Amino acid sequence: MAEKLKPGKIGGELNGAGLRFGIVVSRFNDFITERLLTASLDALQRASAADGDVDVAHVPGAFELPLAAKKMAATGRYDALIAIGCVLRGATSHYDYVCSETARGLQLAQMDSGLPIIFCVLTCDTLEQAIDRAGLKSGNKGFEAGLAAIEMAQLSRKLRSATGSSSGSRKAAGKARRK
Ligand code: INI
Repeated sequence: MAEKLKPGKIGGELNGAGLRFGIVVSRFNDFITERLLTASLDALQRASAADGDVDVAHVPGAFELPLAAKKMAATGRYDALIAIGCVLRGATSHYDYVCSETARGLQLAQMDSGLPIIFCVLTCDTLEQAIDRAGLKSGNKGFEAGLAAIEMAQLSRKLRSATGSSSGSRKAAGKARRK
Protein backbone atom coordinates (compact mmCIF):
# COMPACT_ATOMS: atom_id res chain seq x y z
CA MET A 1 0.00 0.00 0.00
CA ALA A 2 1.28 3.51 -0.83
CA GLU A 3 2.61 5.61 2.05
CA LYS A 4 0.40 8.46 3.22
CA LEU A 5 1.25 11.81 1.67
CA LYS A 6 3.18 14.01 4.12
CA PRO A 7 2.41 17.65 3.31
CA GLY A 8 4.88 20.43 4.13
CA LYS A 9 3.62 22.37 7.14
CA ILE A 10 3.81 26.15 7.35
CA GLY A 11 3.17 27.22 10.92
CA GLY A 12 3.49 30.42 12.89
CA GLU A 13 5.38 29.71 16.10
CA LEU A 14 4.68 31.66 19.28
CA ASN A 15 7.88 33.68 19.39
CA GLY A 16 7.49 37.45 19.40
CA ALA A 17 11.20 38.32 19.49
CA GLY A 18 12.15 40.76 16.74
CA LEU A 19 8.52 41.34 15.69
CA ARG A 20 6.73 44.71 15.91
CA PHE A 21 3.16 45.08 17.10
CA GLY A 22 0.67 47.94 17.05
CA ILE A 23 -2.33 47.91 19.37
CA VAL A 24 -5.30 50.21 18.95
CA VAL A 25 -7.63 50.41 21.94
CA SER A 26 -11.04 51.95 22.34
CA ARG A 27 -11.59 54.16 25.42
CA PHE A 28 -15.33 53.43 25.47
CA ASN A 29 -15.96 50.85 28.24
CA ASP A 30 -12.35 51.22 29.34
CA PHE A 31 -13.07 49.23 32.49
CA ILE A 32 -13.05 46.26 30.07
CA THR A 33 -10.74 47.41 27.27
CA GLU A 34 -7.85 48.29 29.61
CA ARG A 35 -8.01 44.74 31.04
CA LEU A 36 -7.92 43.31 27.53
CA LEU A 37 -4.93 45.56 26.74
CA THR A 38 -3.02 44.48 29.85
CA ALA A 39 -3.52 40.82 28.93
CA SER A 40 -2.46 41.40 25.30
CA LEU A 41 0.74 43.09 26.48
CA ASP A 42 1.32 40.22 28.91
CA ALA A 43 1.05 37.67 26.08
CA LEU A 44 3.46 39.65 23.89
CA GLN A 45 5.95 40.07 26.74
CA ARG A 46 5.82 36.36 27.68
CA ALA A 47 6.56 35.53 24.05
CA SER A 48 9.69 37.76 24.15
CA ALA A 49 8.44 40.85 22.31
CA ALA A 50 10.61 43.86 23.24
CA ASP A 51 9.37 47.11 24.86
CA GLY A 52 10.36 49.32 21.92
CA ASP A 53 8.62 47.01 19.46
CA VAL A 54 5.09 47.55 20.78
CA ASP A 55 3.05 50.75 20.31
CA VAL A 56 -0.39 51.49 21.75
CA ALA A 57 -2.82 54.04 20.28
CA HIS A 58 -6.15 54.98 21.90
CA VAL A 59 -9.37 55.96 20.06
CA PRO A 60 -12.72 57.20 21.46
CA GLY A 61 -14.87 54.16 20.59
CA ALA A 62 -14.94 50.88 18.68
CA PHE A 63 -16.29 52.65 15.60
CA GLU A 64 -12.97 54.54 15.32
CA LEU A 65 -10.81 51.37 15.47
CA PRO A 66 -10.78 50.61 11.70
CA LEU A 67 -9.43 54.00 10.59
CA ALA A 68 -6.72 54.04 13.25
CA ALA A 69 -5.75 50.46 12.37
CA LYS A 70 -5.63 51.32 8.67
CA LYS A 71 -3.34 54.27 9.39
CA MET A 72 -1.10 52.17 11.65
CA ALA A 73 -0.88 49.52 8.91
CA ALA A 74 0.10 52.19 6.36
CA THR A 75 3.19 53.13 8.38
CA GLY A 76 4.75 49.81 7.35
CA ARG A 77 6.22 49.59 10.85
CA TYR A 78 4.31 46.56 12.16
CA ASP A 79 4.16 42.78 11.69
CA ALA A 80 0.66 42.58 13.17
CA LEU A 81 -1.97 44.79 14.80
CA ILE A 82 -4.49 44.12 17.55
CA ALA A 83 -7.78 46.05 17.69
CA ILE A 84 -9.32 46.13 21.16
CA GLY A 85 -12.84 47.27 21.96
CA CYS A 86 -15.97 46.43 23.89
CA VAL A 87 -19.48 47.08 22.58
CA LEU A 88 -22.35 46.56 25.01
CA ARG A 89 -25.94 46.20 23.83
CA GLY A 90 -28.18 49.12 24.78
CA ALA A 91 -31.86 49.88 24.35
CA THR A 92 -31.59 50.94 20.69
CA SER A 93 -30.11 49.59 17.44
CA HIS A 94 -26.93 51.67 17.89
CA TYR A 95 -25.11 48.53 19.10
CA ASP A 96 -25.77 46.71 15.82
CA TYR A 97 -24.35 49.53 13.69
CA VAL A 98 -21.24 49.90 15.84
CA CYS A 99 -20.59 46.11 15.88
CA SER A 100 -21.10 45.49 12.19
CA GLU A 101 -19.19 48.56 10.96
CA THR A 102 -16.30 47.90 13.35
CA ALA A 103 -15.95 44.29 12.22
CA ARG A 104 -16.40 45.20 8.55
CA GLY A 105 -13.94 48.09 8.77
CA LEU A 106 -11.28 46.03 10.48
CA GLN A 107 -11.61 43.20 7.98
CA LEU A 108 -11.40 45.72 5.11
CA ALA A 109 -8.29 47.30 6.64
CA GLN A 110 -6.73 43.86 7.05
CA MET A 111 -7.49 42.73 3.51
CA ASP A 112 -6.48 46.07 1.93
CA SER A 113 -3.18 46.29 3.81
CA GLY A 114 -2.29 42.59 3.89
CA LEU A 115 -1.31 43.04 7.54
CA PRO A 116 -2.85 40.73 10.16
CA ILE A 117 -5.32 42.72 12.31
CA ILE A 118 -6.53 40.69 15.25
CA PHE A 119 -10.17 41.25 16.16
CA CYS A 120 -10.32 41.69 19.93
CA VAL A 121 -13.64 43.48 20.09
CA LEU A 122 -16.08 42.06 22.62
CA THR A 123 -19.71 42.32 21.52
CA CYS A 124 -21.81 41.49 24.57
CA ASP A 125 -25.39 41.72 25.73
CA THR A 126 -24.39 42.48 29.32
CA LEU A 127 -21.50 43.92 31.30
CA GLU A 128 -21.25 40.59 33.12
CA GLN A 129 -20.57 38.77 29.83
CA ALA A 130 -17.81 41.28 29.05
CA ILE A 131 -16.23 40.93 32.51
CA ASP A 132 -16.21 37.14 32.09
CA ARG A 133 -14.22 37.56 28.87
CA ALA A 134 -11.82 40.14 30.26
CA GLY A 135 -10.22 38.01 32.93
CA LEU A 136 -12.92 36.08 34.73
CA LYS A 137 -14.84 32.87 33.88
CA SER A 138 -14.05 32.80 30.17
CA GLY A 139 -10.37 33.70 30.41
CA ASN A 140 -9.08 36.88 28.85
CA LYS A 141 -9.68 37.50 25.14
CA GLY A 142 -6.86 40.05 25.19
CA PHE A 143 -4.33 37.34 25.98
CA GLU A 144 -5.70 35.16 23.18
CA ALA A 145 -5.45 38.15 20.83
CA GLY A 146 -1.78 38.65 21.77
CA LEU A 147 -1.02 35.02 20.91
CA ALA A 148 -3.00 35.25 17.66
CA ALA A 149 -1.03 38.37 16.68
CA ILE A 150 2.29 36.57 17.17
CA GLU A 151 1.15 33.48 15.28
CA MET A 152 -0.19 35.51 12.34
CA ALA A 153 2.92 37.72 12.22
CA GLN A 154 5.15 34.63 12.09
CA LEU A 155 2.94 32.90 9.52
CA SER A 156 2.87 36.03 7.33
CA ARG A 157 6.68 36.24 7.42
CA LYS A 158 6.95 32.61 6.38
CA LEU A 159 4.41 33.00 3.58
CA ARG A 160 6.24 36.13 2.35
CA SER A 161 9.54 34.28 2.12
CA ALA A 162 7.85 31.22 0.60
CA THR A 163 6.38 33.51 -2.08
CA GLY A 164 9.76 35.16 -2.64
CA SER A 165 11.47 31.85 -3.28
CA SER A 166 8.88 30.29 -5.60
CA SER A 167 5.84 31.92 -7.23
CA GLY A 168 7.04 35.43 -6.28
CA SER A 169 10.32 35.02 -8.05
CA ARG A 170 8.52 33.45 -11.00
CA LYS A 171 6.27 36.51 -11.18
CA ALA A 172 9.30 38.81 -11.01
CA ALA A 173 11.02 36.82 -13.75
CA GLY A 174 7.89 37.06 -15.91
CA LYS A 175 7.77 40.84 -15.42
CA ALA A 176 11.45 41.18 -16.32
CA ARG A 177 10.90 39.18 -19.54
CA ARG A 178 7.99 41.40 -20.56
CA LYS A 179 10.05 44.62 -20.16
N1 INI B 1 -18.46 52.45 21.41
C1 INI B 1 -17.93 51.36 22.01
O1 INI B 1 -16.72 51.10 21.84
N2 INI B 1 -18.71 50.55 22.77
C2 INI B 1 -20.04 50.79 22.95
O2 INI B 1 -20.70 50.02 23.67
C3 INI B 1 -20.62 51.93 22.33
N3 INI B 1 -22.01 52.22 22.52
O3 INI B 1 -22.73 51.41 23.09
O4 INI B 1 -22.51 53.27 22.11
C4 INI B 1 -19.78 52.76 21.55
N4 INI B 1 -20.27 53.86 20.94
C5 INI B 1 -19.42 54.91 20.45
C6 INI B 1 -18.92 54.68 19.04
O5 INI B 1 -17.99 53.62 18.99
C7 INI B 1 -18.20 55.92 18.49
O6 INI B 1 -17.12 56.24 19.29
C8 INI B 1 -19.14 57.14 18.43
O7 INI B 1 -20.34 56.84 17.75
C9 INI B 1 -18.43 58.32 17.69
O8 INI B 1 -18.14 57.97 16.34
